[in-house]
Order: sequence, then structure tokens, then C-alpha cells
Amino acid sequence: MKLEGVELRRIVMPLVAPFRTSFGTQTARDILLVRVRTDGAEGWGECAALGNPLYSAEYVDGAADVLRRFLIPAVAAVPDLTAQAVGRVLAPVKGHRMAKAALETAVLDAELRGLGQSFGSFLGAVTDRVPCGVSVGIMDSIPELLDTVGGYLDAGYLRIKLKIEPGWDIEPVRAVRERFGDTALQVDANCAYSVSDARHLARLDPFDLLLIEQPLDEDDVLGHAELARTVRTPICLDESITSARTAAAAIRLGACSVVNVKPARVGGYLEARRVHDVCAANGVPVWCGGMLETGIGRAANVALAALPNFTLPGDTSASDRYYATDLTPPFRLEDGHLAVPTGPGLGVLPDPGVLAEVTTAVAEAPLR
Ligand code: NPQ
Ligand code: MG
Repeated sequence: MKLEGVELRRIVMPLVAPFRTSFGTQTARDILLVRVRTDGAEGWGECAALGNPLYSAEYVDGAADVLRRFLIPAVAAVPDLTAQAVGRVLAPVKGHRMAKAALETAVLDAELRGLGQSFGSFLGAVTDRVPCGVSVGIMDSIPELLDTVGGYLDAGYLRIKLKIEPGWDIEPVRAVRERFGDTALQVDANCAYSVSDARHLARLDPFDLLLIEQPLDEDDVLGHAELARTVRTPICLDESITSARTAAAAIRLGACSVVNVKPARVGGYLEARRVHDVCAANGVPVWCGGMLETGIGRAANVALAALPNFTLPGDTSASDRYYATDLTPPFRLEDGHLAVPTGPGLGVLPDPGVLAEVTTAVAEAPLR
């Protein structure tokens, strides 16, 4: 393929309810979309970076800047462009994995649309639907939390993830466990604890959680290994895993026994598949994380979650978990599962009317 144009588009998607985590409360998602035109098909990618650098170092204005100034010109200079080539061409640029992932995804979408092949088929999906969990934000009260969790269980979600932070951990977990019996339950701290909280976190052990996700700082891999020797609940890493190499190292160090795979966090779907493979080779189960994607990002995540070592339900929730109106035809929960798209590439496109309504800025990026 030859890259003929790249459009960078900013959209603002209001959330159906505020989403509170240990790093703040969001009421809307500020998203960057990448659309590539090639001499064949066009392709779409969604950048997972948030509006601020509080989940990870990347943030959406920074991603747009590095794409425009460095990533897009590098990829546009490749004569026989494939998605495979994108990672190699962008390797000299340090970091910026979410920005790289968005561009690689758009190129892969264009490539697969040209070939008539779906993301799922290309990545190696082994099922036509994936089991879904839901991530539940920090609430003002336990009754409010129980109402919210009850609603998601009624909707069919197969696993509940509670966001936790110091002061909102043992009691909410106890309350959900007592009210909802043996529901599959896990927690996510987004780095809010330190290794000196090990004894406190061990108080979660009696509640038979599937895992504790990223309790410590993203660069505290040894701390997670130490914590894993103190708590019985399995440790899962999210923010710390930036590549297949860091996944292998974390596993070797005993820092995690489960991995949250977010393609954006590791630089794209090709590296995400390598993370899946290295975890599988080490007997470490994985599940697909989420970044409150629109249907564009969600389509690719659902395809990835259909790979064989994705043995735990993901944060691949239905469209209406986050958005009253999605950018694509909505992903709907059926029997607690989402169907893996089967059409060429992502298998979905933005609805032009919705897209126009949520767009706040759109610009053609220079190719050189
Ligand atoms: C996580 N995602 O696993 C992330 C964090 C995250 C689904 O829990 C707005 C507000 C956007 C909070 C994107 C889930 C967000 C957000 C991702 C949190 O750590
Ligand atoms: Mg997480």
C-alpha cells in the first residue's frame, strides 16, 4: 500500500455517568481518531490516550502532536506499506505507544479491508463471541455501589471489576461479595497503593477475588513481586506491561500471575498478540482491558479477546456501558457476550451523522 492521506479528528463523547478512579473523575471522553487513505482501502484507528497524563504519561494533545510531527511522516515515507512495517519504522521513536498503536491500527484496518479479511481472522481468533466483564467506578456510598453492580449483573455481565483506592477497598468488596454471592469479582487500584500497604491488601484475601490489578506504581515491578509473596489474591499488571519483553520480565520476577492486555498500552495489536503469546507460553492467563473506547476501538479489542489465552472476561463492555450513542452501530451484550465482528478489517465504520455531531476539530496531517 501507499499512504495517500491521514486525517486527525478530535471527538468528545459524553459518558452516560461520571467514571471515578483513583486518578480522578471523568464525565466525557476526549478522543483522537486517525483515518488513513491508501491507494487501496481506507482505515480507522482510535487513540486510547486520555485528556490528561494521569493514567499514563501519554495524553491526547501529546499524541496528536507526535503523530503529526514524527509518526505520520515516517510511515508515509514507506513505499510498500504494511501494518507489519509500521512498528519497525516507528521503533526509533521512544515511547508514545498509544499514538503508535492508533496509526498502526488504521494501517492494519486499511490493509485488511483491502484483503477482505477481518481483524479476528488475522489475529487468530478461535471463538465468534467473547465473555464480557464491566469496570465499576468508585462511588459516594455502598448502597449506590450495590445498585450499580446489581444493574450490571441484571444486564448479564459475567464479571465485576471494582475500582479501589485507600479508603474505598475492603468495605465495598465485602458488601458486593455479601450481596451478590459467588459473582466473579476483581479489583483495580490504578497504582494507588505502595508496598507498605501489603498487609492491608492481604485483607482482601478472604473475598476470593480473581485478581488485584496494578496495586503499585507502574515502575514498581519488584514491589509487585514482593506483594505477590504477601497476598494470596493473584496480582495482575496493567500499567506496568508496555511490551512482550516487559511482560516476560514481570512474569520471570514473579510480579504477576495474570496480565491485562491493552493493545494501546503496548503499541498496537501486533505487539498485543506477542504479549498474548509470551503469557500463554508461561501459563499466564490474559484478559482484554478497556480504555472507554468507541465502537472503533472496541471492535478491534473484541477481535483480540477471541484469541485462545484470553481465558478471563475482559473490560470489553457493551457500547451502552459508556455511551448513549456510539460512533458505530452499538455493541450489544447477548447472554453476557459480545459478537466478534466478521466484516473486512474492523468490520464497523463510524456513522457519518454521529461522527459529525461529536467532532470538535478535524485536520489533514502533512505527509512530510
Ligand atoms: C484501567 N479502564 O483498566 C482503565 C482505566 C481507565 C475500563 O477500568 C475516563 C476515565 C477514561 C477513567 C480510561 C477501565 C478512562 C478511565 C481508562 C480509566 O485501568
Ligand atoms: Mg487497569
